[in-house]
Amino acid sequence: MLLENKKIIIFGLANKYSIAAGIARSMSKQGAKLAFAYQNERLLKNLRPIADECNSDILIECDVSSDESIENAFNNLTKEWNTFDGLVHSIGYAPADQLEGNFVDVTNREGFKIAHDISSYSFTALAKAAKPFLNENSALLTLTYLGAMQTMPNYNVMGLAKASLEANTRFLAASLGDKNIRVNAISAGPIKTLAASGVKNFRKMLTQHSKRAPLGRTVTAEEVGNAAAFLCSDYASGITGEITYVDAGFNISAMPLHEIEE
Ligand code: NAD
Ligand code: 0WE
Repeated sequence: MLLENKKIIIFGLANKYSIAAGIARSMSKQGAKLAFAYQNERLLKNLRPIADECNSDILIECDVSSDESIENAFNNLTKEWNTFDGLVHSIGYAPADQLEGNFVDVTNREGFKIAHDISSYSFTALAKAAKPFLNENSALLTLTYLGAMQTMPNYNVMGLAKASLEANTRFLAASLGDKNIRVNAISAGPIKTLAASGVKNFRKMLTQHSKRAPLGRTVTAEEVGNAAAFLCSDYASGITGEITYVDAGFNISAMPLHEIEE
């Protein structure tokens, strides 16, 4: 098993559709011992069944917008685990009004600040808080999206925040390399999760994705989870600071074959 004897904490599991749930299932299958951090009490009822499935009873509250909440979370975690081997950051947020309409018209200072704080800075903050407790050969992982690299309708300021998160991944990798801690990101294709469910025309985006992607389909949270398990395992010991695309090849395709075939 890829993750035998690895203790990993997962941030960002809101419900069974979360990418974090796919990651938890795959990591658990590969022998990892898991802990979960949830944003607030309301999410506990959704988290419990999945934590049970993964034989985890370490459930910790953490709102990443608060330094105090992050500090408390790691105090609570280290009551259970003296040290650990991995951290998954599967968190992103911008105010809803930032994600609909023309970028330059809808983006404002407060929306920009919140998007970057919750979606990028929080990864630095968690790495900083985790650092004293991370074993050698640990791995950190975050989730990003193609909107960091290319424009598309409505993703707007989240694209800027994801660009920051990807640079964050590289700077953390450089910063933590001397402790032999690796830091990577997965750029996932669109998946119908809670964060996606509020997005206008999301189903049309899934259809467009399937049409252009070389594999002719979208990806599942389980497929993202399998790549996550690999990247956090010692099989990926030579990989750090990388953005790995798990998107059925969408990002490498400018035009699908079937568009020009008679
Ligand atoms: P999700 O809604 O299931 O997960 C988002 C999580 O962020 C939730 O668990 C929520 O509680 C957490 N969160 C938001 N604000 C927080 C805060 N202040 N403190 C703590 N937690 C907070 O949706 P998801 O699609 O699984 O998103 C997970 C990650 O994957 C995000 O970074 C998202 O940008 C990224 N991603 C999603 C897709 C997609 O199409 N669904 C594609 C690529 C990347
Ligand atoms: O990163 C994301 C989700 C980002 C997200 C979604 C919401 C909806 C509800 C961040 N904040 C919020 N805030 C809310 O209030 N994805 C990659 C999924 C996603 O979101 C999009 C997409 C895709 C893909 C938004 C517009 C266009 C495409």
